[in-house]
Amino acid sequence: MQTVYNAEHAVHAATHEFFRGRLVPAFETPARADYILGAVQKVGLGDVLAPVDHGRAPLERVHSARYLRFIEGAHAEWLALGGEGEAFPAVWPVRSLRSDVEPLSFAARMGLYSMDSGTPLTAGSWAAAYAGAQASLTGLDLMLAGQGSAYVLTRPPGHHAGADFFGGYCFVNNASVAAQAARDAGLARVAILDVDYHHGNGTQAIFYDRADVFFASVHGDPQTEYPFFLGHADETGAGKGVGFNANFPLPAGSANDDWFAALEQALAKLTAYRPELLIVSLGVDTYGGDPISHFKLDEPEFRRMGRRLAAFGVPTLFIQEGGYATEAIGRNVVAVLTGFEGA
Ligand code: OKP
Ligand code: ZN
Repeated sequence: MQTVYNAEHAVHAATHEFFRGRLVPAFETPARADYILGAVQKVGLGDVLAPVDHGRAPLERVHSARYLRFIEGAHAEWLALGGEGEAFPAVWPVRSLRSDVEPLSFAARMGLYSMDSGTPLTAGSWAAAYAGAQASLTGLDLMLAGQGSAYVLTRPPGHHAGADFFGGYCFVNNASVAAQAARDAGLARVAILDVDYHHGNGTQAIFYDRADVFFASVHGDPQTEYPFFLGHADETGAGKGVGFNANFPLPAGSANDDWFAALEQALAKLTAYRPELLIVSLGVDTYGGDPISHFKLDEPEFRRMGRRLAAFGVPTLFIQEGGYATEAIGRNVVAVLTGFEGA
């Protein structure tokens, strides 16, 4: 399996994030990708390719142009106002406040275009996220050229980012950009399977009223787990998209058997859909040792996940999402990918 590696990831390097009222060391670090790259090379997974630049247009198929412009310039605006280090939002247009008017104030726009205060916006956020989308588009090119699988090694992750907001460490929704580009390349039905511990609220929202991209997710129950405000089982799509969204929330602390039972249910939905391409939002924060998540998967289960996805029998593009047990992340990702390859 070939890997498309976003080397630009390293320019997005947050030192801190807000957590329980204080600044703590950031969980989403450059070292994550470094460990994965090391593991991919050590196991000899396959060629490691650089992204090809496809420009901004494929990102604008998913995100609003004004949101992307904001992200591109946000850190410079923050510095110009006397901000130091990483930028954080502090005010949001919640219910009864207007989000249709774009305010002039930078602080107000930070809130308009975000969903949480846990996502440090750094000087390199835009460059890293832009390059990550390019890596995803390059991975899609491999699939369109006939590869049975490919892996996009990138960070920051993407699945929490919506059409016009960042959050959950995400700025550009890589899986959505790839899925939309696949549709634009002529594929009729694309499925996104999100196995990250956290529900992919951004991806779900982007395709919620559409039948041409099916979103299925197995994740921690939003009653107690981030992103809290989306990811329930009764979210099945809207309008033309009714029946093309499927969530399988599991309680924090769930046993591995329950996780694989939920995966079977998700795959049953996707089997009925008959996708031409499967995009896997591959978070490995389902690992038992993850510092911010509460499932119990380990290396044998990640290998089993890979085998099971191979048995699904559809060309599969893996795109990296979460996983915060930094020293184990390479081993866990490679277990999925080699499990898939060996199947
Ligand atoms: C991103 B991805 C922990 C607070 C949790 C949000 C988690 C985002 C996870 N300090 N902050 O889905 O792996
Ligand atoms: Zn996650």
